Amino acid sequence: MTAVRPDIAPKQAPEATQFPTGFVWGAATAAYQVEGAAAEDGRTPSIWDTFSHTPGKVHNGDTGDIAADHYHRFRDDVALMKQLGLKAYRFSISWSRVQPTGRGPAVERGLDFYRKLVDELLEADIAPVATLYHWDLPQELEDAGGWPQRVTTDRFADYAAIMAGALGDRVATWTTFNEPWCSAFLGYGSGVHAPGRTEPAAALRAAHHLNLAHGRAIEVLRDQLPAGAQTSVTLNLHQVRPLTASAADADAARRIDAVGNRIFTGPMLRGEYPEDLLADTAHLVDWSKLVQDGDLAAISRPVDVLGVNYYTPTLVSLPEKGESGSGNDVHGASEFSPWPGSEHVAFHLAEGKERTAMNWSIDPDGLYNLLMDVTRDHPGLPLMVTENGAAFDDYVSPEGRVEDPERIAYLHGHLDAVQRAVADGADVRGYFLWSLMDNFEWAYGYSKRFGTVYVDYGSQRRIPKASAHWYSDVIRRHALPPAGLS
Ligand code: IFM
Repeated sequence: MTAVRPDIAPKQAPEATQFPTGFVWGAATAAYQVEGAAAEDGRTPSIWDTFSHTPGKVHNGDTGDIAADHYHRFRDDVALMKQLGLKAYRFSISWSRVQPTGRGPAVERGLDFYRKLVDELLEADIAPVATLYHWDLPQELEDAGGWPQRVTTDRFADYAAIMAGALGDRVATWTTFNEPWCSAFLGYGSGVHAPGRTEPAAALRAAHHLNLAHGRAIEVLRDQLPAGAQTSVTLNLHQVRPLTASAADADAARRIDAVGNRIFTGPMLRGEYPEDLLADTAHLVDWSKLVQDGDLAAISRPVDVLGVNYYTPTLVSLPEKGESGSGNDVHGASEFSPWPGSEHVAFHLAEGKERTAMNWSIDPDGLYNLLMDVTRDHPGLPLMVTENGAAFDDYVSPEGRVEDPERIAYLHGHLDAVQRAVADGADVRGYFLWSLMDNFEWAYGYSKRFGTVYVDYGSQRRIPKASAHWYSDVIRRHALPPAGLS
């Protein structure tokens, strides 16, 4: 037998690494960002309706009144998802659509929208992944004090019970909160998000009550959902890096990690608030009064999977006394800080990195490191990337196409980071691209396009961007395409 000489053997493309068996491929949206139909079928205003209708709060005075009109076009949207080969759709429920005052009986017409959406998804073989809260508190509950008030956790537990009752037989994966950090610290700290309050102590109180509401909802869901249903929470964990190797910058990173990450992962996954966070914020809240007996046990009820959202890393330093502590915080410009107790920390943009239209630096290693950090700190915890994606200045070409090579490169880099993390031991169960379609990007209104599907807001026509076709191909292969095809 003649041995094949390696130097003349025909070169074959290396086999692409497959994602793990069962790895879920999805895309995500959120109710206020896409649904529209703001005043239909009994829906009442949420804090985002009020905020967006307040002059000066949202770019260009944009509101979510119509958004991407998903409320009326969900059937076509699901058909498009099927065409693209998506296996899962992560959406959120508008609380004030199903329970308009945030208390009392549910409105059937509101529930019906979600029943129909879920049925349509199941019919298309797309797994529904429901988030109970993506930032849109019913305005009446904010009028009663909002998240800084403990009673709001009672309301949330009731609402969770309504939704488990309505959809528990057909939705297998439930998420309590999306990015509670934003609700607490952008909503009540810097005020760049609804309800636009700028009260550092209230922001910390809100964080605790969001934690508690999460734990109480997990209990309700566990009681009401069939065995086998999955519960989760989604956190926008900050991948914090010190600007230099100095002790001062290390302290800045520790502080932001405490009030950006461990304020949630501590009580949720360890049953305790980190000592350093309590010390950094002791002048603002009396934690011994805020955290009542039984709270930590409630908050730390186990979740089946942790949702992780990642876009860009967070680069920080501790300026010398007298220097400004603000800088380039990716969470938006405000004279008020979203970092109670650590207002003096400065934020930086990484040099030499490409940026998205949000001016966020593109750094896939940040996702790899984040997944590995969580795995190191919480071994064995199943993870799901519940949001990742990028805004670019997309436009429709004269031929009617939307070419978005930057988004394809972004997605390729970040999916490669997921694969590297999986290879190194992270238990990542799936990936949800943010976003399925262009939508209302909060304080930026419609000026930022995160969708893999372009939305022409005038006609509400949907045009899958080149990245949608690329993602579809990734899903079909269950692997990344060879580099040349990106
Ligand atoms: O659009 C948001 C989403 O609602 C929450 N995570 C970040 C996205 C991009 O800013």
